[in-house]
Amino acid sequence: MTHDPLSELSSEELRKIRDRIRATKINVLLVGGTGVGKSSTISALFQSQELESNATVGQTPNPETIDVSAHELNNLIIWDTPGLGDSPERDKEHRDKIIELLHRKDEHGQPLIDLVFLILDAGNRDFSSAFALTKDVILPNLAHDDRDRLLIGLNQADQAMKGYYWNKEEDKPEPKLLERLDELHQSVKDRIKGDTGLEVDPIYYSAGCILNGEVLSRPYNLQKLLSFILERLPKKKRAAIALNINEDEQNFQSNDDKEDYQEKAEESILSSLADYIKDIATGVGDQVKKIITNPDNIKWAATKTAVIISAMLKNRK
Ligand SMILES: Nc1nc2c(ncn2[C@@H]2O[C@H](COP(=O)(O)OP(=O)(O)O)[C@@H](O)[C@H]2O)c(=O)[nH]1
Ligand SMILES: [Mg+2]
Repeated sequence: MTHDPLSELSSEELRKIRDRIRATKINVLLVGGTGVGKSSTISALFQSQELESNATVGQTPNPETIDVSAHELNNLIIWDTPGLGDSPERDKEHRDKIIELLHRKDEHGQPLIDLVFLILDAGNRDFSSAFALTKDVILPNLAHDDRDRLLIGLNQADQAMKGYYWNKEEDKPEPKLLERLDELHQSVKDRIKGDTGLEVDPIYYSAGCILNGEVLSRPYNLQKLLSFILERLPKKKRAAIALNINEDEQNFQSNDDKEDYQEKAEESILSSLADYIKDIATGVGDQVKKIITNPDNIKWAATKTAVIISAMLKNRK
């Protein structure tokens, strides 16, 4: 750490920044059939002991309708589609609910849904229902400018060849499995492009598998997934989602290393945090602004804005 940019702010300014970040809600719409690993993905990325204890499950007001439930983890709201693909009747209800959510606005008149995360099971060869959903439901109901808010994930990368060629010691695919995953990535990309004209960059990853407390396989490419998610969120939401990142660093260790995903994520969080600081800290002079925007300080941002800010506040008390 070259210099602590927050050290020049008053406790009151820090508190304001923290409170604004906490008050910023992020809404994620999860789409994917039963068993693709939607819940596992959210737990691996975000859930921690603390989050679990204050997690609440929102009930839909009308019990007749399907439960596209909103799970709140602090300021992160997850809209799930449980039971998608289970029956044609329920699927119709899910489609209607997805469309309604995609048109909903937040209190600032902005689209409520910040990110649509479509999850596929890399071990399953048939993605036709997901492709149809993308073409007929998701994209037609996303404003053109918001199309880059769609993220397609291929989960269960470890199972893409029935568990073969998965290196359990290193939590990484062997070259043959990697080749298969790259093929899958390309074929999903080509298919979406062919169907809709949209250029997407799907990501393969593994949320990992825990059965009765026993870790059967550890996550893969989660740091990459986090950096993809951050990239697709509106800038102000990036520091806000950082409050929810799982504190179990092991989850984020194994990645394809095509890029430095940790650095990417940190850069993204730091520049988002800098926006809050610029907005709020009236006393912040050019000196501090320069420090905040200096790339040498990117490492300083670490991954956890929340930790930094609450630690700063504690020190001041
Ligand atoms: N091997 C492996 N199993 C996974 C992975 N992700 C999820 N699972 C397992 O798949 C099953 C369904 O996952 P779940 O998160 O409940 O799926 P959901 O219905 O989409 O919410 C569970 O038994 C998970 O442990 C993964 O990346 N690898
Ligand atoms: Mg689930």
